[in-house]
Amino acid sequence: MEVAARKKSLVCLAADRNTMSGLFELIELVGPYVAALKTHVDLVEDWNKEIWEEFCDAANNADLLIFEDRKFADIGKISRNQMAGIYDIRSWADLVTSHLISGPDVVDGLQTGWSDVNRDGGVLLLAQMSSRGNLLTPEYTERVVSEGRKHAGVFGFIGNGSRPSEITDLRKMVGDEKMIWTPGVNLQTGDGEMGQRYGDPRSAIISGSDCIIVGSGIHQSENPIEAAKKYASASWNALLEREL
Ligand code: 5BU
Repeated sequence: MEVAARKKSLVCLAADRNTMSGLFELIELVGPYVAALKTHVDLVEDWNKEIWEEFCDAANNADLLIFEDRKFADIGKISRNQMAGIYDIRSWADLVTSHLISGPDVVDGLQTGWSDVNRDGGVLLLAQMSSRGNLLTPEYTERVVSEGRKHAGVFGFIGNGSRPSEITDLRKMVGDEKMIWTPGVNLQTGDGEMGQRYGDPRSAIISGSDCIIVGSGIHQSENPIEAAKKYASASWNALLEREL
């Protein structure tokens, strides 16, 4: 929230580019207008450890938390080991996403992964999703929230940015102590590619989101800088509107 206030932006950039040069270019262009950076490390075709370290340094220099959207879902022991492995997510990610489908120990596994390298991090649990036909029912959402609220290692929840009413419901369940971050947000609302759905940035924040996760709305725009500025001001103004 400190970074968000400094940059006047509640935008997390979903940096879904599949080359390192594309990723570096994105940070350089829009770093000043976004508050966090979401990655899918396994999308990158020319990934190697050294260049990824440079990329994480560039993100840190741009004052960005790094959030690996890994959507962990295994038993605790395996999740802990999946934080290591070739990508060594535990060493550079500040936040990761996880399902709670396997039970609460997945969160302990992820937290142990960070402590194995003397780092701290936060887990965002998938309480809802933005894609059509997903199987996260309202009852499931409630179970995830009631488990997640109790857990110090859970930083917050993923909500469905495409449906403001679902965000309102989620905020009621979550209360004020944990965050809600929402993908499925675009200034052009409606159906996206392959089952993605989009809602409007202002509506997401007004309904209780703390951070809008925006991918193609920025990185596929003809002018990513102008697009990032638009999402930043829509989110920040909505926060001011909501809190007044
Ligand atoms: P888009 O280009 O703004 O549609 O990208 C959305 C990003 O958010 C993409 O990286 C997805 O993996 C991510 N996402 C999502 O779209 N919906 C979800 O429910 C979750 C993550 Br969880």
